[in-house]
Amino acid sequence: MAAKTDNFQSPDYFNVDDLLTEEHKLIRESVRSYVKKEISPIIEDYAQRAEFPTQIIKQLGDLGCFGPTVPEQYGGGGLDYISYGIMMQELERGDSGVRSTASVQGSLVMFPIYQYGNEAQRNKYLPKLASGEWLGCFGLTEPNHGSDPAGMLTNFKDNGDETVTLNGAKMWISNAPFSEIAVVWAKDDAGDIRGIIVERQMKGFSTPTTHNKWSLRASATGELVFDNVIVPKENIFPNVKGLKGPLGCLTKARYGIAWGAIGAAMDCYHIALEYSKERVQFGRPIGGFQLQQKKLAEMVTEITKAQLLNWRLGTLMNEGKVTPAQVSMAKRNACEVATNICRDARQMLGGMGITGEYPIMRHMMNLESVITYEGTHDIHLLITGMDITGLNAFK
Ligand code: TGC
Ligand code: FAD
Repeated sequence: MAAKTDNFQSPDYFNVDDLLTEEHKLIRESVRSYVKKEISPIIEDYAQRAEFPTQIIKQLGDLGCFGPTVPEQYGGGGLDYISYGIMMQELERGDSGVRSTASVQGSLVMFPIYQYGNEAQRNKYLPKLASGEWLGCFGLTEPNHGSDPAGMLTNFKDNGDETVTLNGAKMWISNAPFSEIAVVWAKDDAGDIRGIIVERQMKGFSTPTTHNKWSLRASATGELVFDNVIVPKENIFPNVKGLKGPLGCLTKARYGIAWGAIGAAMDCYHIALEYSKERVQFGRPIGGFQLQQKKLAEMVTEITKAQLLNWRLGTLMNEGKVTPAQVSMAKRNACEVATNICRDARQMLGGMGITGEYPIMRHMMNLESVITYEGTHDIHLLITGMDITGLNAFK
């Protein structure tokens, strides 16, 4: 089947572009052009084959999508959070798995190395991760500890020399099968959660691939298995202890998802709008029927509200004033909006909506992971509930 031309333009019903700088718009254009040239033509086939397009690792590095907010001296982009959000929006417009690759690398691997690591760790890992020479992954979730990571069992014991011995297992880890390094959260002898960098070649470390996913098929997911892995103590992050370490990374990554999921929604809206003007039934374009207009009008309304929410969230991030609960609200809202828009868009395309000729069904299936990972929809609702009532529903 011949590849369809990707003529995506993002909706801008409330002139949100006026709030962006010229640099923001240039970044958007460059990532959008990349997605049109390198992602749209290939991604459906990779998703159908459940294969990770490994060539994107270097491409995303070259484009500056890995660690855009990390300072330039470590290979990052030194950019602001609106720039980062725009990148995630455009990447997820192509495919959530592509955005996932960049989110994990930037927010969950490079951010903790930069924020919690020492100078030697920063210099050793960040430039190679920024350029895409190395891919990293983030291991928090375990088979029996997903929403409640505080109960994790993975642990390391002090060997009394310059090393520790790591044991345990993580599951559902994005990028794991292709990662050179893993940022792993594990308990030390005192029972404190610590971050430790595990390298692929370390003996006893393996990353079995997770198969049979119906979602994020073009993203590689795997387990991290640690069987008496000897890790140098110099790989432990010196500057953080406790669950606030991984949760601090998640605040950055959830912020990216708030923008990213709206990118997927924009793609579905754009396609449904175009289709509704071309598809003729009962002698006229289906876009002329009130029921279809209702769907389109509601889609663009929700996208516009989310765009404004994301922009404001980005300014709060830039000013260092954001709260994790605000990020939770935006992540939850974006996932809900995007999921609903994908479903409505799919219906608007009738039978064509279920085919790979259009990206809608792929986005829809991807979003079932996005609404679950980085904190489920219900967990984010409870975070908002706790924030507004002061009462903790988790404990
Ligand atoms: P709790 O006692 O509330 O908090 C422990 C400490 O952490 C602090 N904290 C945060 N810090 C920074 N950012 C946040 N978002 C934070 N949330 C909490 C908190 O202040 C406290 O600090 P301190 O100094 O007092 O120690 O912790 P809890 O055990 O009661 O758990 C709270 C809960 C349920 C909200 C948390 O566990 C949670 O968010 N669970 C969801 C787990 C999750 O999101 N997992 C994601 C795994 S990674 C992933 O999915 C990557 S997918 C990537 C991709 O492919 O794109
Ligand atoms: P559970 O925690 O078992 O939750 C099951 C259900 O119970 C959910 O609906 C949940 O909302 C609900 N629930 C749980 N607790 C409560 C409560 N207190 N009140 C009400 N309802 C509750 N993790 C990583 O560490 N790194 C990664 O790179 C990563 N990538 C992922 C990629 C994919 C494709 C997927 C699907 C997951 C990934 N995850 C990753 C794991 C992800 O973060 C977890 O799946 C998620 O946090 C939920 O954990 P769980 O699947 O164990 O569900």
